Amino acid sequence: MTDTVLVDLTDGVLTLVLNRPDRLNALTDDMHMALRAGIQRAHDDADVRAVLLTGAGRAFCAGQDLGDRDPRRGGPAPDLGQTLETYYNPTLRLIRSLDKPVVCAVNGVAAGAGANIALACDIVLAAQSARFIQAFAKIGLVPDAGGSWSLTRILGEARAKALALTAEPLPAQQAADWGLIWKAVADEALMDQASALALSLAAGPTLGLGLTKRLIQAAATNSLDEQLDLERDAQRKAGRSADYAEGVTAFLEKRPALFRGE
Ligand code: T3D
Repeated sequence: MTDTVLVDLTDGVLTLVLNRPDRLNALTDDMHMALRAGIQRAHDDADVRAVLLTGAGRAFCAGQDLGDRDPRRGGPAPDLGQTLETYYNPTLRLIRSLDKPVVCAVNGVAAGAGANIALACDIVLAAQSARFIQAFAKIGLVPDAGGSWSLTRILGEARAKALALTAEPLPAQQAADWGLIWKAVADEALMDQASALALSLAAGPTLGLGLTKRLIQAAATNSLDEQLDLERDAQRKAGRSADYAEGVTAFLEKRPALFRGE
C-alpha cells in the first residue's frame, strides 16, 4: 500500500508530503492519522527543527475525501462534529502548538479543510497557479479546520464572509496581496524556495523561534500589558539559551552563527 503521507527528515527539516495525487490529496482517515503522526514527531524529536508541508502532484489538498462520505451508501448521517474532534482538531492544535516553525508550500489547489490546514501553518508560500477555496458552502457545510478563525483574524469579516459564503477561488497572488499568505512564487520555483526557507529556519535558534511563534499567536487576544509580560518572560528564556550566547559571540567575531537549537 502506498504511504498516504511521505515523511523525510534531512538537515533538521521534517518534510511531510500529502500523497494521494489522483484524488488531489483529499484526506482519508488513514491520511489524517499519518499527518498527525508526522506533526507529533516534530514535537517529540529534537532532531526536527522545522517542518515543511506540501502535496504530491498538481494539488495541495482538496479537503475531506468526499468518497468516504457518500450518502448514497445509506445508513445514518455521519456525526461530522465527531469527525472534526477525532481527525481534524487534534492536528490543527498540534500545528499551532508546535514550538518549531512550520512552512507550507501550497503547490496547487487547496480546498476546504485543505486550505485551512495550510493557513494554520506559520509561513505559507504558494505557487502562482494555486487557488484557495473555502469549498464548504458548495456542499452545505461550514468552514472548519480553523478556517472561520484564521480567515477572520487575518482578513477581517468582510473578506472572510465573502470567501466562505461564495466559495469563490482565491488566486495565490491575491491571497498574498491580502496578507493571507506570505508569498506567491513562480510554480517552478516553489519547492526550491520553500525548501531553502525551511532549511534556513532549521538552522536557526529553535528555542527563540518557538518562543517568537508563541508570542505572535498570543498577540491577537492579549492586551498590551499582557503581551509585554509575555515578551519579558520569553526574552528571559531566550537570553539564557546557548543559541543567544552563540549569536552574540558570532556577531562580535564577525562570523556566521552556528545555532544548535538549544
Ligand atoms: O467530513 C468531515 O469529516 C467534515 C470535514 C470536512 C472538511 C472538508 O474539507 S469539506 C470540503 C471537501 N472538499 C471539497 O468540497 C472540494 C471538492 N473538490 C473540488 O471542488 C475540486 O475537485 C477542486 C476545486 C478541488 C479541483 O477541481 P479540478 O477541476 O481541478 O479537479 P477535479 O476534476 O474536480 O478533481 C480531480 C479528481 O479528484 C476527480 O476524480 P476523477 O474524476 O479524476 O475520478 C475528483 O473527483 C477527485 N477529487 C477532488 N476533490 C476530492 C476528490 N475526491 C474525493 N474527495 C475530494 N474532496
